[in-house]
Amino acid sequence: MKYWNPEIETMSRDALTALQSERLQKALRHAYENCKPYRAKMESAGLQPGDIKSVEELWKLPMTVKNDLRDTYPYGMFAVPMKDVVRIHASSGTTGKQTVVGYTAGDIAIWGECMARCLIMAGANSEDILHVSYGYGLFTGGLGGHIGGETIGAATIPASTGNTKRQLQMFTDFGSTVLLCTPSYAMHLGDAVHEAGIRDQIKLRVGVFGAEPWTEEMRDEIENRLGIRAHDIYGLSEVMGPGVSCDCEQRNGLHVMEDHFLVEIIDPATGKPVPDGTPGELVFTCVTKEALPLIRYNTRDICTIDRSPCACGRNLTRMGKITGRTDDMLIIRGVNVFPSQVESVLLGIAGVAPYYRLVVDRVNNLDTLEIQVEMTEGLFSDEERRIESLVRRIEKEVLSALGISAKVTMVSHGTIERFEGKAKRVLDRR
Ligand code: DLL
Repeated sequence: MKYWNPEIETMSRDALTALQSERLQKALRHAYENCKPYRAKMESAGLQPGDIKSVEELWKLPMTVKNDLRDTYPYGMFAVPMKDVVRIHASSGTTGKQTVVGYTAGDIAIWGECMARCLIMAGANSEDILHVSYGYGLFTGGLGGHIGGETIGAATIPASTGNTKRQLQMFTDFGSTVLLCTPSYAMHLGDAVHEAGIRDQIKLRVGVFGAEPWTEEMRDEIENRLGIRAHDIYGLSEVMGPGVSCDCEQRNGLHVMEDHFLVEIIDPATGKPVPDGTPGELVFTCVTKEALPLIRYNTRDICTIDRSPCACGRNLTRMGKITGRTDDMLIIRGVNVFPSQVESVLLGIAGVAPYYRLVVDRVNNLDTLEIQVEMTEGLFSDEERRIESLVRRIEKEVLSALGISAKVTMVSHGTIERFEGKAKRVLDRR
């Protein structure tokens, strides 16, 4: 099966725009009538729902940010009575209050539809044994992956995260063919498969990884370790969870499920839309959501968009790989640094394992960046000269790619923390 929903996925731009505009008007009316914070926002902008007739006028609407959801914690932005809410999730929220999100039965059905499109896009099908190693719980990864697997008719294994030894046993005993987890856990599982010497006993062929930024270099590393084809899936709890977009066989950007989520890119400094192809903050408007309407929600994720048709036959707009979040951007001695830039440099160098940590500090009023990198297993610590030259090479390449100097420390294999969910690779001590 090439497409889950060919009618939508290959719809002409004109037809899609008409559908989006019609749904947008309905979504605005729903938010205005049933959600006080949206009514207040629109009134203070001097807008009535009927003033916006098409997607071209989206920019006129006020933006929504994470704090709007936090300030109304837990249910203040829900637009349906609790009797119609059938599911609750919450964002991981490392800082501040969690963001609580709700779903009606209709919202869950759309989630299943979007996830099914993504899995088919990534090459999964009803004959697959789909192993979900995203966490099950308030995090949307586990249950989001699960509903997608069941919707396409795959044999779905709710493995959840952790207990790596047992995951490997399931790979071999249950014959898992599709793996869903974070890229950092996929990397860790790949190493564990290698260490256990069971690579020839596993049947994995496709990976659908997301929930955190990862580079093309990381994609290559994971594919080599597990012998699979790895796809990138994107989403966020506020919008729905995983399944907002995913990359197809072309792997040239992630197709956004635009019949449900309108996508814009804005300049973080001015809040104004930027031309297609220019990086900026990703903003979504959900046009079909019932329980938690979301209008012009600023994700703070940074990427570009490309509206040209794709060689896969889909007309759905593609977003580029997320390079970072505006709130994850490190400013080191005045220079903007995204951890993904460091990852790209490191993984392009032989002898470096895909495990690293960035330690940022301030010494005598000066910012310092230390990059702790694991050596590959083959590189023994007694080969001092080789390690020294590797350190110099990384320092030189980081300087040329980032424009700032960093101290590189090589650490032995297995010393940097492994992650089963989203990785935490930055320690900012400032
Ligand atoms: O991470 C939903 C998800 C689960 C997506 C499983 C994909 C797979 P949250 O916990 O709300 O939801 O975190 C959302 O994670 O704003 C991005 O910063 C980041 N993120 C998600 N997918 C990707 C990706 C889930 N493919 C936040 N690439 C988002 C880069 C991603 N970052």
